Amino acid sequence: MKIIAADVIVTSPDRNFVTLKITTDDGITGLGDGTLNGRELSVVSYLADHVVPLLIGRDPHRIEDTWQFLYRSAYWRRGPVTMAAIAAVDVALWDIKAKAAGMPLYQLLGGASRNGIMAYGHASGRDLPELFDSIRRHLDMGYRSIRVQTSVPGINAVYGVAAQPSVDGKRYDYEPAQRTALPAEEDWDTRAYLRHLPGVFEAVRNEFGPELPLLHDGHHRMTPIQAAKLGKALEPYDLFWLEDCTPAENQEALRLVRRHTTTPLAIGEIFNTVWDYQTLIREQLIDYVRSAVTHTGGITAMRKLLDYAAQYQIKSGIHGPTDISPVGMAAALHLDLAIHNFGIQEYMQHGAATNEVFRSSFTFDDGYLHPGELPGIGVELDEKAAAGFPYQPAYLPFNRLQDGTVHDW
Ligand code: EZ4
Ligand code: CO
Repeated sequence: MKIIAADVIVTSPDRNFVTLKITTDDGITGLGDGTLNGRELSVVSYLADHVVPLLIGRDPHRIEDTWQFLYRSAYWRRGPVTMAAIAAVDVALWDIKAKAAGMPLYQLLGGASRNGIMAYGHASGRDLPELFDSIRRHLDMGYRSIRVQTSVPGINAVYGVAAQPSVDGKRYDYEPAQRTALPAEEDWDTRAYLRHLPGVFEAVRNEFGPELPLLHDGHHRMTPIQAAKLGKALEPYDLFWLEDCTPAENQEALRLVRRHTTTPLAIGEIFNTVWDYQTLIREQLIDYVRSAVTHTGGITAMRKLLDYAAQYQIKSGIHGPTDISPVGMAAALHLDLAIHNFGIQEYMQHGAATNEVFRSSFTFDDGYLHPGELPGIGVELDEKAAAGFPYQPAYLPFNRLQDGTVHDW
């Protein structure tokens, strides 16, 4: 079999998505997701200008060889643009191989290790009544694990709170990136956040009881000692995890957090290779790997990363916000079903326009996702529908402290 075409398709139904479609001389097509929120066109260029010409004529079955070739032949290694482009190729090739085999991808990865994939959704509120309503709504939607984000007195616009006004009038939790010419400015005050959050979790536990798995995303804003303090303060509320408690380029910083708290830690949604995790995994400084299949080199690289993590009793918590396309989501679900060290899967639901462009076979029922039984990854792209939604510039917001200093978002 030979690759005869590789097309990069950009579409913006509810937000921008970058999809690679690889076609073989047998007429089989495969899809891969290369969406990098706020930097989509960089991946488009990397793919179209530098990767597609290398794919034509290659044997699509040689997935490992193609991965190693794209990673090593560029000379320049790692980085989110490169690794998203490699991921798009890798997932498209796995889709082709599984279609050629007539099996859903999870079968080629070793078959199902579980019946379904526990998913968590994003509840949020500006105050407790609004937050409780949002949690109840998510329970009604079928979620059995809930991420809790809240406004903080003294902070106007904070990450992850759906009901706060956004510049483009869209619900903020569906898409923090806004279709504005410049990134929207938000504000931040870590001390105010640290004072407020434990009381919110106490109230949520009192209202919803001890069993409901609760998660929280710190979104890279604390120093290690602040993260340690928060982890300790949240221990009575038994979190499933505390995510991105501190920016983690400095992996050693997690030693300090870990010494002080037994709150489980999840890190990695902005990471793109196993090397970003080397110290975190080897020293067991985290409990969950947050990488996206879309941003970490695809199925081939994620499988190796998660197998490495498994030796240290570290589990998966694959990134699944709306800026992972249904193609990237489906790829994650096949991996989730097959690996032994599955933890939980993030699942924010895409809007109607996105589901019109991407037709997916995966299901969500009573807290559990399943990738379905179609050959391949189980996603079709309607290219005519996609063409009706041209690219629109959009940026993620950024943060300033009260004195005007730029802070991590
Ligand atoms: O901010 O996907 O845990 N989920 C998250 C996401 C990220 C966005 C960035 O593109 O932190 O909401
Ligand atoms: Co996050």
